[in-house]
Amino acid sequence: MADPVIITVAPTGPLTTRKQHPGVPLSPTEIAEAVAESAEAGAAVAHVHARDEHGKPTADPAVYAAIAEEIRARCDIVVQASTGVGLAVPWEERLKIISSGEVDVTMATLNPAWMTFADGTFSNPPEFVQQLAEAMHEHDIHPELEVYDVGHLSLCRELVDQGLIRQPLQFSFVMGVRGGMPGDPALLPLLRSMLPEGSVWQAIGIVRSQLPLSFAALAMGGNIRVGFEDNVYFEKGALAESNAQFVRRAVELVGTAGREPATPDDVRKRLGVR
Ligand code: KMH
Ligand code: ZN
Repeated sequence: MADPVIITVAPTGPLTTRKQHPGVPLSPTEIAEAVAESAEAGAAVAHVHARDEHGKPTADPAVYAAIAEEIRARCDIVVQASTGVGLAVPWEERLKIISSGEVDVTMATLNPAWMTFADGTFSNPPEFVQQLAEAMHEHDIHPELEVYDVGHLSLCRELVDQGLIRQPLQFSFVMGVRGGMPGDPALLPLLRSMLPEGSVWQAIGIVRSQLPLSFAALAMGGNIRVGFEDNVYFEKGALAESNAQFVRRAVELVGTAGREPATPDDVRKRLGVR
């Protein structure tokens, strides 16, 4: 029997604008409300980005802390902070989300490689990756390792070898971003074969690749992510009503695949996190 499926909701992201979707949640309260509705629908993890008062990505630990607090006041979903933040935010600021010790979250993303990302540069120099992994280790925050290309896996393994990341490892295969792997489900068997034994993994598909990758991941024992960070269209030409609508469809897909959605406590147990 395959493990319960961890459904992650990513309600905001760094790029999605009100022009693209008028309902994208931006303030801590809006984000927490969208997350609570998604938790009610069956999401077990919330991957959150913070926005400032102008709707731009921010790494301000106070905003991240407010989001985490507002979410916890509404539901018991596992909260995961994005340390990717947004392409225009310097890594020194992004590091403070974790190193400040002000943001009480269970998990956070760790992007191991500097890369072209869409039309910009995703600045993850080796000294940032090292310091971020050390800060997560120090503050007992479990990393989600964001793999945009095959070579990124060996960078992750180096951090494991240094004793900075404990098992079980949690990986995201982020597919369909310009500069990274294409959103092709045929890549998943290769990627999964390269993971250390016992790793937990999910497929993240951007826009059109979201559904095909979800089907493939579910068939292969993996986990899935949905939400306005990755896609705002529920079907061709039609915007989703809400993040929770995506989660409800994810729960249906999970059932169709003969699997069950994980609860937040299932995630805590499986990853050994608080
Ligand atoms: N902000 C993007 C460049 C993450 O959340 O850690 C990538 C991203 C990854 O959103
Ligand atoms: Zn993100």
